[in-house]
Amino acid sequence: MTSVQDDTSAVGRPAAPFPAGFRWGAATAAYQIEGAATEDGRGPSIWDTFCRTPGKVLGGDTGDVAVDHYHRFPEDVGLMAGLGLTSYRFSISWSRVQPAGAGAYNEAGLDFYRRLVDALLEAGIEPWPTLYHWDLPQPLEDAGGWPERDTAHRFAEYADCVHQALGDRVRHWTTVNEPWCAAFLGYASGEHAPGRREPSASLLAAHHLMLGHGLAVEAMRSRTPGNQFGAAVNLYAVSPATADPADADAARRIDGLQNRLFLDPLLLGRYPDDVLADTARHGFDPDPDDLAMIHQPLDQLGVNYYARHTVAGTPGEAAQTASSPFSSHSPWVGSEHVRFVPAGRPVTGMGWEIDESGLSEILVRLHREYPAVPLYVTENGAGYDEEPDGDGTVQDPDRIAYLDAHLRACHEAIAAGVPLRGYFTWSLLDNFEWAWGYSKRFGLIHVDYATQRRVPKDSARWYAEVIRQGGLPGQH
Ligand code: IFM
Repeated sequence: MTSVQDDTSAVGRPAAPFPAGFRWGAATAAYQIEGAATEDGRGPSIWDTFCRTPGKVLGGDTGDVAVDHYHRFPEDVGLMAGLGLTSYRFSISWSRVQPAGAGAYNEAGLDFYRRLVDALLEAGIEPWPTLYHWDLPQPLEDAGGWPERDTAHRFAEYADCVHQALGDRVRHWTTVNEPWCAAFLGYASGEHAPGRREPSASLLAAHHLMLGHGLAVEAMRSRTPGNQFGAAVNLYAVSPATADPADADAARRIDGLQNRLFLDPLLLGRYPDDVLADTARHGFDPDPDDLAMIHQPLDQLGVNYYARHTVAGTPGEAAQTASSPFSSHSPWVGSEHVRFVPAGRPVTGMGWEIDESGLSEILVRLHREYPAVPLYVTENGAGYDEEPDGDGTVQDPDRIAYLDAHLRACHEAIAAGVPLRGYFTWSLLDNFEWAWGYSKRFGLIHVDYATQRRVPKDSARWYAEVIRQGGLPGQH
C-alpha cells in the first residue's frame, strides 16, 4: 500500500500526513458508557434523577446499564489497542468516587479507575481523564448545584482526591467538559440534567464551573507540577445568516455566549464586556477576584467541535428560540431572540449541519486571538442510527466522510501554524446520548444494547488505518 507520506499524486485531495507524536484518540464519558449505577457504593447523580423524570429522556432510557463498560473495560481496552489508539479520553464519575459529592471517598470507585488506567498503560495507551462530564452528585444539586459557589470548592476537593490517586500514572488532565452545556442546557433550557429553567442561575453555573476548574488546577498542580492541565470547551464557528446588521449582532451575541464567555476568562482572565452587557438584566456580576483563580496557566486546551451556527437577529421579538426538540426554553440567556437558521448544508443524523471549515476557522482563531497554548480536538464526530447489515458488518460511510473532512481541516490548521497536538473522535463506542437516549449512535464501534456485543464499524477500520499511516491518504 502507498504510504500517506509519499502519496501526493492524488488530484482530488492530497495526502495529509500529521506530525510525529500527534495523539490519535477516542473519547467517552462515564455516565454514557459505564452502567453499574448502584454498584460498589456509587451514589446518585443528577443524570440518574433526570432519566427517572418522565418525559425528559427519549424512550425513558437511562444510564443504569449503558454499555456496561464498568465490567467490560478489559474488552474495550483490547478494542482500543486493536485500533492503535495512542490516547483514550474518558471521564471520572464523581458519584462513584465521592457518593455524596462531599465528605467520604469511595475506595471501590477509585479502584475502578486505577484498574482502568493500569489496563490502558499496559496496552500502551495514554489515559486522558476528564474530571467532570455533567454528572454532578445529586446531593450537591440538592444543595443548590452549580449556581452555588460552594460546588466549585467541592469540585476542587474531589479533583484533588482523584489526582492524588492517579496523578503518578496520568499526565494529562481535563477539568470540566463543555461547561456551556452543563450551565445552559442544565440550568437555562433545562433539556439536560438537572432540568432547571433559571437563566440567572445558569450564568452563575457557568461562572462556578470555571471557578471550579481554576481551583482544581491550582490544587492539582501544586502536587504534581509536571502534569498537564486544561479544560475542554465546545466551540462553534458562528456566521450571520445575511449581511443585515441585526444578523451580525446575533452572530456577535452567540459567539459571545458560546465561545468567548469561556475562552476569555480561561485564557485572558476577563469576561467579554459585550457578553456582560447582553446578560446584565439577569444580574450577572461575577466577582473580579475570581478571574485570577480561573485564569490558571493552561498546559492544554481541549476543543470539542461538531458544527457551525448560522444565526439571524429578530430585534424586538419577545419569543424564545427553542434549542432542541426537548425544550421550549432558550439556552441563549440574554439573547433569546436570536434565531438559528439552516444554511443548507448536509446534516448528520442529529440534524447538525456538517461544516468542517468551521473547525479550521476555530483553531486558527484560537491561535491568532488567544495566548499560545497546545490545542487538542478533544471531541469530534457524527451521530447516526446505523445498524449491522445481514452479514454482521456495520457500514457507516457518512461517518468516515465526516471524520475525513474534519481531519483534513485539522491538517490545514496545523499547516497554518496552529499548535494542534492531537485529535480524539467522539466516540469510541455507541452510547447513551443524553436526552436522545440510545437513539443516536456516535461510536466507531457498534454496540448491540440487548447483548452488549461490540462490532467495529467500517469507520473503526478506516480510523485504525489513518492512525497506522499517521494521517490521511490522498483521494483520487
Ligand atoms: O455525547 C456528547 C458528549 O457527551 C459531549 N459532547 C457532544 C457529544 C455528542 O452530542
